[in-house]
Amino acid sequence: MSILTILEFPDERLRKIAKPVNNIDNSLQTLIDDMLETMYHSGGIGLAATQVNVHLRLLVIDTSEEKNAPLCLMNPEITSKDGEFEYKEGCLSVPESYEKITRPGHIIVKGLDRNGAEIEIEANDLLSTCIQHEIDHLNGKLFVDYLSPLKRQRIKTKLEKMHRLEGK
Ligand code: QAP
Ligand code: CO
Repeated sequence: MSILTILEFPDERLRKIAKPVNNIDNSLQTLIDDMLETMYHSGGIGLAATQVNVHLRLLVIDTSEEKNAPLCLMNPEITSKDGEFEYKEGCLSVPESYEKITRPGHIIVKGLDRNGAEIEIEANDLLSTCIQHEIDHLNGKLFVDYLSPLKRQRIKTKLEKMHRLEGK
């Protein structure tokens, strides 16, 4: 298993549209395990393949307290959404910035599990928010896109400064 490098805003590769997964082979299983390890290692609750520069429609999530309930979803599609839920979101690709975002609070999503079996998940509140946030990544969208241009620019400037200091 390995820890993967996470792309950070404003990296343009975070804007790529991911392609559907169509073969579930051993290298894909390794990628899923590495994404889970990377998410747990970073203290995250969700990670999309786009964030590790793999442009496939694949995401991993674990919103459990005990960090013992990994969820892998491939080719996700939201089939219904309603209600509203506000949460102070963060993102492993936007370190140290957290902002309140309102999204539908109840969704139904279908997709494939890591073995290619069809699954349907009904999600509320935090899980619903997390699934929508991760699907946004697969479409090249970031939570900062929901903020005002001024707030987004401040975050961009802060991260560019951090990256310069880190020599990235
Ligand atoms: C997306 O985000 C999410 O800035 C997952 O320094 C967030 O796991 C979905 C993290 C909130 C729903 C609600 C962020 C870790 C983790 C940071 C994350 C940081 C360290 C973010
Ligand atoms: Co994110």
